Amino acid sequence: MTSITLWRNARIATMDPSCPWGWIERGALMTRGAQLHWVGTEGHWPKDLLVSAEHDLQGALVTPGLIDAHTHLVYAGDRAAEFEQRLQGASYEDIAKAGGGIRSTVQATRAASPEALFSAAAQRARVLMAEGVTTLEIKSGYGLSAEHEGRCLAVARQLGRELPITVVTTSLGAHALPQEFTGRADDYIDAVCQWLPEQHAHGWVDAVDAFCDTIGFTPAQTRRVFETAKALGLPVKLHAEQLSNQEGAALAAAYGALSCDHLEYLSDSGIAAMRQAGTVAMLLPGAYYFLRDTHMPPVDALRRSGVPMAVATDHNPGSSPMLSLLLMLHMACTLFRLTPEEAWRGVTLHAARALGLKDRGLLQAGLRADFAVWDAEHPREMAYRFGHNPCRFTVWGGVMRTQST
Ligand code: DI6
Ligand code: FE
Repeated sequence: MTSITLWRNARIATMDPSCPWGWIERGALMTRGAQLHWVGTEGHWPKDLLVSAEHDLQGALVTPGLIDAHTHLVYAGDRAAEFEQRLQGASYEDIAKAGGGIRSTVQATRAASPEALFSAAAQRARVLMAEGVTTLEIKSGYGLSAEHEGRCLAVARQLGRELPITVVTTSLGAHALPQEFTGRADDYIDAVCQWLPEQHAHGWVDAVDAFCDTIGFTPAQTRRVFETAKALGLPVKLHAEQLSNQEGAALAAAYGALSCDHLEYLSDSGIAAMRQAGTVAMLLPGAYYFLRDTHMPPVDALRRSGVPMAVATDHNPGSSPMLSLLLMLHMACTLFRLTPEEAWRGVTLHAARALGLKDRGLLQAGLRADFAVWDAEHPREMAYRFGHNPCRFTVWGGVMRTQST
């Protein structure tokens, strides 16, 4: 029989949409194996069950495990020199057009061994986990060849097998044009579309993404990638309207995209299309901050339209070298004017939806037992402070995770 554990004497932000924060002032949880068996008020748990372990949380705060639903975690090298160049006046686009930017990370990534890629990515994942992250999306996109994209996806899958965290993988071959395809973007898209079935056959792909922008790919090229994904039955998402408006969000929504990400230049018609398709708006304040963008995503209009907003780190070496989802909570509030509750739903409930995961993102009986225990009275504190990590420990699939696991 699966054993039952009781976690009692907690303040719980379940994130259930039925009330603010899904708040339970004096709460308790029962886990049964990897699942939540019961969530409710202290003392009111079902009494007819044999409890094999009991933890008194002494009034600590419990939230769903955090979900970082947009990262580019697998890569080699860094771009600190490019950061310096930008401080001397070069723009992100100028550097990309001159063959630096993403391409320089591609060079370093191709030169690295799978072991080196794994160990660098595992180190990064552990930093995120220490702040309560229990589910992590990882994109490829720094290999840009059949061999190296495959290698990066395989490394991401390996992280999911070897670390106590759920890893969801996204194939982002259409991230940038590799050197060897200069002037032949359409040929490169042909190649990307050829790799996808093979990557899928290996079980490496949960979703397909592209970068639709002036320094990325055109809407017509993006559409071809989406057609291939659709034929394989894979969901899509898109880096859309980050640096300019290409009407990428409407295109992605037409393919039922899980999420459209960045969205600084999102138009009203893009919002309407996303709302109709049920596509999540993935806000990435780290990239906005690090590139010193001043064109804010249309948060008010998204809110008015009822488009769910998620928040993620976009961790990558070029535009968002941050490894703190708690910092993103703060920045979503200070830079994008989300309320602390909206920001929290963005890293839990709506982040799960952006990954197409229905078994997590809130604390409810029958869902996964993924939760974080905090030395805090209320989750708004984590949106308010930064540089402070009050995560006491995390439970992933019913099992207590410590720093060393
Ligand atoms: N948009 C971004 O912000 C990242 N990728 C993308 O399509 C940047 C990736 C990089 O600069 O390495
Ligand atoms: Fe990204």
